[in-house]
Amino acid sequence: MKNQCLNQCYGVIALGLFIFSAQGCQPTDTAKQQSSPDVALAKPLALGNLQHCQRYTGLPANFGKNPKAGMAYIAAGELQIGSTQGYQDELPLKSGAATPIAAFWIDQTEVTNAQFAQFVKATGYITDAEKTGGGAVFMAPKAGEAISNNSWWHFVKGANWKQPNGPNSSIKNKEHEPVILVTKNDAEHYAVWLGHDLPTEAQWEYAAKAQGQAPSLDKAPHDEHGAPSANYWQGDFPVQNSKTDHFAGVAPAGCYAANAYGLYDMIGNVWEWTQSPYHNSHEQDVDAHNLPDGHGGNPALAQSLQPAQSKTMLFDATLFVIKGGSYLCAANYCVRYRAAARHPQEANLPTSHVGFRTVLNLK
Ligand SMILES: [Ca+2]
Repeated sequence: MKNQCLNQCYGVIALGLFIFSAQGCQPTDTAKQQSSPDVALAKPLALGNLQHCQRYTGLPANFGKNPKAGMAYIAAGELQIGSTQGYQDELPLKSGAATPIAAFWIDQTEVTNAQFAQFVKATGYITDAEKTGGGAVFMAPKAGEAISNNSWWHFVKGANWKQPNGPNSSIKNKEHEPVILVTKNDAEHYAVWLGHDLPTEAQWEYAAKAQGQAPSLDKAPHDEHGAPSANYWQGDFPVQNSKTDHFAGVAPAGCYAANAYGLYDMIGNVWEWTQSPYHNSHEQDVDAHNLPDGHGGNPALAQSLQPAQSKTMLFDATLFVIKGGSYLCAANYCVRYRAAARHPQEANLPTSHVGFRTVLNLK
């Protein structure tokens, strides 16, 4: 079952990458929307505020029965990828060319613990963190503790999706929170189980921008009253978190208003895997050794996670793009709570601030 999943998965991924590169990896916000003929099949999730998200079970209606359960239809259009207001690796293509985007469906929320539990129950899947014996967990420095870049990341033995802080933790009452400590491989297995894919970076960014216009896309997300409209870090990272957004860590899915496409938490909460390899710029100027600031990535830690016992899992520290930023993104560090922002992540590194959502590509 697992090998079959893998083969299917990587077949799909390879095809996706081919299409992606054939399109030229370019991108704008000039999408042309059209109504889906079968949009009625998927009942939109009624989330978008603190009360609704706290009551959410974590399972969309008809999940496991309707392949579009909990998904939103995104009509075809064009994407102008990147931003001139962000980091160097976000700069748009010099040619200014746009990337055509075919219509697709995308999860309205990050995949929740409840959804991932259904996958594990149905398949017996064992995640990479369970095989390797742990994962990278964020721990805020204690008062007076010396701080250096990435010193807030700790390898915690026994940390995995079911016990995200180690053996004495659990996901009890966290069924509606996004699953974390999952590798790209884990995310792909889940996606394939549903007949879905991971989004390409272009698909993800197109869905996140939702035809929005700069400069609002390049600012920290706020509502009309000035309150944070996503789960990110307010205060002085990593020592002081004012929690103006109500959360110090991961929040339940859908606590903030959806974007114009009906998608929750595209910005913030947890970073999200894509199937796109990371290069240091959209121009494919590959320089994987010149990382912007190391946030979200830690090659030394990835090496320490190299599986000793598992012969079935290939170690793969290839860098892939993650999108959207997380509860750890702050104005003074990792200003990546923006649609154009991107970051490299080691494919097999399970961490406490990376999750994912899936897409359903139309045949
Ligand atoms: Ca997110």
